[in-house]
Amino acid sequence: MFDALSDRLDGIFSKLRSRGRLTERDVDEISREIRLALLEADVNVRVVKSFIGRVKERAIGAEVAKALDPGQQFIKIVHEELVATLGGTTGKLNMSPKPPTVLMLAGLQGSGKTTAAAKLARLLKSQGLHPLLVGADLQRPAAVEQLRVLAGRVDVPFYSEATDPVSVARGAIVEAQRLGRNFVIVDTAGRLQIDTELMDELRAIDAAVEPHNTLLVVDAMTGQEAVNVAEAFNEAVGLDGVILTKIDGDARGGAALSVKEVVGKPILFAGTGEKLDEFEPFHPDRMASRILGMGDVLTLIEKVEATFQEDEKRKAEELLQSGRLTLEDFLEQMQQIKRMGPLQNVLGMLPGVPKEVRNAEIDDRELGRIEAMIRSMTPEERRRPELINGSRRTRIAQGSGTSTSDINNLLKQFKQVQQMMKGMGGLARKGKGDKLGKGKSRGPKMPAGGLPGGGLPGFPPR
Ligand SMILES: Nc1nc2c(ncn2[C@@H]2O[C@H](COP(=O)(O)OP(=O)(O)O)[C@@H](O)[C@H]2O)c(=O)[nH]1
Ligand SMILES: [Mg+2]
Repeated sequence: MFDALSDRLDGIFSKLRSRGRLTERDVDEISREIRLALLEADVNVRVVKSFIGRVKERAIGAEVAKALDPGQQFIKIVHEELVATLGGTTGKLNMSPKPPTVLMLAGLQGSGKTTAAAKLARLLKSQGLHPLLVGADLQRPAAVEQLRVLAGRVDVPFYSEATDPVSVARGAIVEAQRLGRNFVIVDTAGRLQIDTELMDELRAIDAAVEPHNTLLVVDAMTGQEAVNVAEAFNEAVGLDGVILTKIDGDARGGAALSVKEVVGKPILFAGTGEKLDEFEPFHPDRMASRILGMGDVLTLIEKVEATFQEDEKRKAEELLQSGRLTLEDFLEQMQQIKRMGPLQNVLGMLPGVPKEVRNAEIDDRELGRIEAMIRSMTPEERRRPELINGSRRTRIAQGSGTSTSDINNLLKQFKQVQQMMKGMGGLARKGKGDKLGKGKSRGPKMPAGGLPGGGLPGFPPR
């Protein structure tokens, strides 16, 4: 995600870090490089211009001149301006005071509407809402069937009828009331391009049911084109926000960084993969941190929370807080992490993980070897790895079919993770890191259940 842009900025900033003082010329030069990086990332020209203008103005000003570490201060400014460009704060869904709240999804064919409908239903359900999925894409019979199947997979009721999109939407609200569902998600038809017929259909549904939220689904990988599409839909039907899909395949970030400023509508959710749980509220601050390679501890913690079983979660919480970690825990953690999805994604979210590690191929075979090594240790050795001397090392290597240098590597890695966990424990204790989160409703430690602090736009903390 955003790898190309991240790498470019990383290269630019690595030069900055070694400088004690920043002259106006330095600022000019670095700003020019950032400008190029953003343009190459397919960010809208106007957005780039205003972004660079703001960064330069602040960087030349007193803020940086007075800073102890001007390079660091400069990066901080870039981070803050990135957050602003991405929309500032996490957007919210409109909630109807009188249920059901109606949400309509619009977008071109293949943008990910039907998938997003099911993903959103799953997310809302996990927040205690009662969604109803509605198939109003009657262009192709397969489209209704696709949503019906996905609805079954997320275990959410489904509604459609073989009439016309407006009748389906109207009928869906009656059905929601009958079933006591408080959130209606209407999936609509797309076209390959914007045409009047498509817009007319959307306007007709819009007029008939007056959705509280009209969200446009756009494919991040289409870059600038996504922004043009968003402008056109906004003019035609009036949008409340955007769902940016396929950001997992988007190395450049142009759409993410342009939509809010060009269209004036916030990105509310992001699709991060094909699976139904690969979908998250769009947090500008966390995205900016990811782009700048600062990791994303909070998203990781939320992921850990969602994946861990209750008691495992409590254990992890204790570990994070104490900063104590044994190899036994390590093994357990690795198996948990395996359940969270590809290791790379998880590592990419940790701050301070070097790029080589983030990009390293870590596969299940490697995990199996590590498991074998740990299993070949005595329980005492697992709890106190410092006991592992030369002869123990040889024994463990033989027992696990590995070499002593493998054992050394594992112990070294383990030490690093131990350090990292200490850092995270500190973060979890402090509440949301002020730079990474919004520090509002998060308690002093990782809460024992549910997403922390109303992690979803539009819903107050429970
Ligand atoms: N990698 C990835 N694929 C996605 C994402 N969202 C949707 N897709 C895929 O995009 C394709 C089109 O999705 P679909 O929901 O049918 O699009 P629709 O025509 O707008 O309803 C499907 O193959 C989805 O699996 C995402 O966030 N990441
Ligand atoms: Mg569809």
